[in-house]
Amino acid sequence: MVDLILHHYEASPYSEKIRTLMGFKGLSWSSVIVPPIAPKADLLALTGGYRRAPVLQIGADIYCDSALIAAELDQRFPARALAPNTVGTATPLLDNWADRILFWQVVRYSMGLRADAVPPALIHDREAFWDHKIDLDGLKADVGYHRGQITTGLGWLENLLGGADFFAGDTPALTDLALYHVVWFFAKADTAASGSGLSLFPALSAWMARIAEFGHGTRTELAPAEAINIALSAPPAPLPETGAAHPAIGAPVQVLVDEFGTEVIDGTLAHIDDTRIILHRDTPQVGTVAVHFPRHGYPLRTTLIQGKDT
Ligand SMILES: N[C@@H](CCC(=O)N[C@@H](CS)C(=O)NCC(=O)O)C(=O)O
Repeated sequence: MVDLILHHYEASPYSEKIRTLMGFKGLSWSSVIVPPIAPKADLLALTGGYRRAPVLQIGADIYCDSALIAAELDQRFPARALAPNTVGTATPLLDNWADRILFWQVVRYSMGLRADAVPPALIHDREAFWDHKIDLDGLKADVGYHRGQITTGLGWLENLLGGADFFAGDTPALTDLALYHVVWFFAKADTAASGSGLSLFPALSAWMARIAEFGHGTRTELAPAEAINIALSAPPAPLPETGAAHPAIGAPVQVLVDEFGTEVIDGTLAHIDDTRIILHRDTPQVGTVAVHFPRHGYPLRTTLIQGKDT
């Protein structure tokens, strides 16, 4: 049996994407709660500097980013597989819109709604991480505008979904989960502020209920120190056989995160293919771990190639 450890926190929408996938697949998993703001020493010990939630750990293999985690879980547990993301309106284009546009509209809206109550420590943490000032007064003044941007997008989704159960048809695709967690985030914030939530979107409301019914699988809490011990006592899994020849294999490299933020993850390039990058890292605290990143959105910096490779 594969022991799945999810590093996450309750309010994290991207974590909700993976908790829901655990539910869809009926998986049992261990839950390690990550603090929502720095310091996140235990998580960083495993990832080498990647600080976001969720992160999946299987022994000494550490999977960063919800899209890669979903792909890994789908490969390991194919009995209840997601529909291919290319069916009907389920396409990576929608995932990207959900992650890069809709998610940030909801972040702005939710911060504007809570402008008077956002803990200063969270603001300081995110200002440092995002590398820009957060204008809480401006966000508060613009809640109506941001809500309008979101509901316009929800209207597009309502039309796209039409009478189908899921964006790919009868079976959910990654797109469904990528949209679900952002709409979940919006609906929670909006109804807490006495908004109409999804009530003007009957198809989307029914779709949300259908996905929520998957639940989260079977979850058991685990202490962060235990997760580190598990990494320490296992070698990383053998590398995939799909590796491409790359001049930096075996050399020290850095992985960056291109959407926002300041993370730089150092390691030895162990594997690269069209979809993923794997770094090996070796520290006394966690032993040798393999840290996996998606290729898309995670530039690789090597001293052998000018600029960013990929
Ligand atoms: N592209 C990443 C995004 C993950 C992400 O931004 N997660 C948020 C929480 S939902 C986060 O970790 N923010 C910064 C932090 O919590 O330190 C993914 O798909 O997993």
